[in-house]
Amino acid sequence: MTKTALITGVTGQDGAYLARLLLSKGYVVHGMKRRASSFNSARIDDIYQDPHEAPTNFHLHYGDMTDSTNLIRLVQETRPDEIYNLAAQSHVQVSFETPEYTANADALGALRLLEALRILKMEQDCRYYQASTSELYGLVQAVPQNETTPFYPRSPYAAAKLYAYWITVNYREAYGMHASNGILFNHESPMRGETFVTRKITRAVAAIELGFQKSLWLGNLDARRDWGHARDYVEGMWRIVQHQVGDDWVLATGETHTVREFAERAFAETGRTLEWTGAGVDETGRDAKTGEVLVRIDPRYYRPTEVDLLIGDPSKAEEKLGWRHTTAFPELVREMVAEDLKAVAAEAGRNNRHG
Ligand code: NDP
Ligand code: GDR
Repeated sequence: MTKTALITGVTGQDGAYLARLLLSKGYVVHGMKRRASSFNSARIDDIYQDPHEAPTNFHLHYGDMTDSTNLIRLVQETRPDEIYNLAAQSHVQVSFETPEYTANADALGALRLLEALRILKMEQDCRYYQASTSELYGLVQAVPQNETTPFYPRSPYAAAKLYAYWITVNYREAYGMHASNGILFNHESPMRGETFVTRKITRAVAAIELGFQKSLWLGNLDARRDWGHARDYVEGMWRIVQHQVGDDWVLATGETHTVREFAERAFAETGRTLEWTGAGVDETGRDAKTGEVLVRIDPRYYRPTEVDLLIGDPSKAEEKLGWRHTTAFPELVREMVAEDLKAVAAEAGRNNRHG
């Protein structure tokens, strides 16, 4: 039987990978996107087909996580077998500037969707996936972090996601819903938003290589993250939803690297070796051959409270779901730099054509 899925946040990095995965499995996919004054669907344009032109399994609907009536109607009209709640104000630093909005979209948004299922009496018929995050661990309590490690959120984003995590657990326990949390560690790709540190670095490496930018401004170089590839992680989301019962799952690689190391590897992809001199805000990363300053520090990118160390233990998902990450850290960096070299060159070509 054909399954129907509803993906909130379909225009984001994970939504775009997940939509492709579910379509390849024969699902009918409904994606919720926000109205914006300019096009915000670049990541899914190639899989979207105008239904006037040909029959399609991929449908887009306007919606917003802050609008309960809209969410109820969307669930009512699409009658999904599975909901993947990926929509969120997902930038940690931005959440310090927009804490109330972040709580509304990320915390109450999850509640609104779960309530929509109850209001429509679909709580037994529809499985629910909540995009939870390793940011929940925040201030280090123990490593590697697994499903039993205590949480200690360090940002308005993480605090909002903490509510979404627990309301998902509560609806599972209170109403017997198949509702799951994927506690996903950082995952990246060439489709990663440009203001997250990995993509910011790989775009800058490409722009510097092609002569459009001189240097890259970063914040905390010593933060450590467990970085995987988004393609692997959406496969994990799907496996979580297919499991017999709803549960909470860590998806991670089990390796950790500093932002500094990410930058070193990314520049190495274009044949540059970074040499670090100075300390704190005066630290710079220079090209070892030419002495050119490639990386500088701007304290604007420091966070009021930082998450210093993330390293996940995915053994539960490996054992019970048969999930494993397949892209290693060096390959991830290589793919992102290679794609950004193409993307930056293509953008420059377009700008030249338009004068
Ligand atoms: P993105 O920021 O790339 O995508 C977020 C999506 O949510 C976009 O489609 C965005 O729309 C949409 N969105 C934001 N606010 C609203 C709103 N109020 N109403 C409706 N839609 C909204 O995030 P990712 O794809 O990287 O992450 C997906 C989810 O997983 C997020 O919830 C994130 O917090 C979580 N997560 C991500 C991890 C990662 O490493 N990527 C790790 C752990 C959790 P628009 O395109 O219009 O901005
Ligand atoms: P994160 O991702 O906060 O882990 O959240 P991000 O890439 O923004 O930051 C990672 C680390 O890099 C440091 N950093 C910088 N970060 C940004 N954005 N820009 C900089 O210039 C910079 N310089 C150093 C940060 O301080 C941080 O320590 C991501 C999001 O996708 C969340 O939605 C998700 O829940 C978590 O990953 C898991």
